[in-house]
Amino acid sequence: MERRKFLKNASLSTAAVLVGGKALASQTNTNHPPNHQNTNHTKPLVIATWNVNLEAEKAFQTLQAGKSAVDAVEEGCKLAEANIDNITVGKGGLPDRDGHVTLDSSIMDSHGNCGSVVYMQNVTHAVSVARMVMEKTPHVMLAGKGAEQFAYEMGFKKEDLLTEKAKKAWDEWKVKSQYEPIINIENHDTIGMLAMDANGDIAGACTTSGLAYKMNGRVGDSPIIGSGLFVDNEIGAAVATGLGEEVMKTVGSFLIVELMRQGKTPQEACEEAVRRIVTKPGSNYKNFQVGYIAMNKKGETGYYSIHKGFWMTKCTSEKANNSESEAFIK
Ligand code: SD4
Repeated sequence: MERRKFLKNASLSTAAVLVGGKALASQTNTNHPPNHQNTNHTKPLVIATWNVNLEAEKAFQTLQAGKSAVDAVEEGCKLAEANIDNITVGKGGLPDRDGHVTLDSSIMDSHGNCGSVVYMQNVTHAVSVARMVMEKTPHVMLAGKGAEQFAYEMGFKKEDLLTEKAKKAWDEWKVKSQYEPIINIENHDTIGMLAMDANGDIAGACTTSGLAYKMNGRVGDSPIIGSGLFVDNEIGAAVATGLGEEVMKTVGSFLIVELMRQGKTPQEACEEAVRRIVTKPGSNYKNFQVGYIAMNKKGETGYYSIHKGFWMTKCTSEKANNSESEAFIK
């Protein structure tokens, strides 16, 4: 399914909203059809943003091979990064307005460790570099040239990430050079993935080339721990896709995990996180997309978006399946 939405007048001025102070009573969701949430509590379990069956299946196979949840999400995301037909992730991603392909990625393991890279160029597997940041450095985040240098030190090879296809699209864009970034491109956008292994331990990762034709230097939500991704192995995890500026302004993934901590189901928490965006005074949410997926410790899952056309992939057996999210805008 092809789906294109254009950003108009995205406001960058609103301060971030963290979790509301109000305690939320524990409740179960009765407003959704039974298939809208996973009540099977199946383990292992992989969910991912958009229609990424092969990637989710790869992650699932990794879990079946007895590897950890963090291994699984890395392997799944790597498949998307290496796919040059995916124009929103890794090699083949659309460049910024000046022609640079710049990658953002983050990863979190079941112990609450995290790593990320932002604005990294010339290295395909941003998710693996993010994992190295997590495991091999005392830091959480490396940016730009420093991230790239670190990647080479870790043995990653230098590659030109701008493919002919992406360059052609950029050349066409330059004719008008309008800064109206495409928010959703077809159905395999930024990949965010959450996995629960057979022991019930959760990890997550997110990787993207960010918004097409963004300003040089722009960093989105995907590598920002708490915004694009958050994992708390005691509670659950969430990951975001869509217009990163709006996700960052509401610290969306952390918000979802905290709402689950307070008793919301993953579905209710995703809906509330979307509601925080669309109910902001002056929000122009009709012009952009944000989608969230989440899982809790019981293996229940949820997903929700502003616009229709957002999909979640779920894998609890050999074959992954996809379902379209309910949306705020009916
Ligand atoms: C970003 N959230 O860089 C990413 C892009 C994305 O669907 O997810 N697009 O803002």
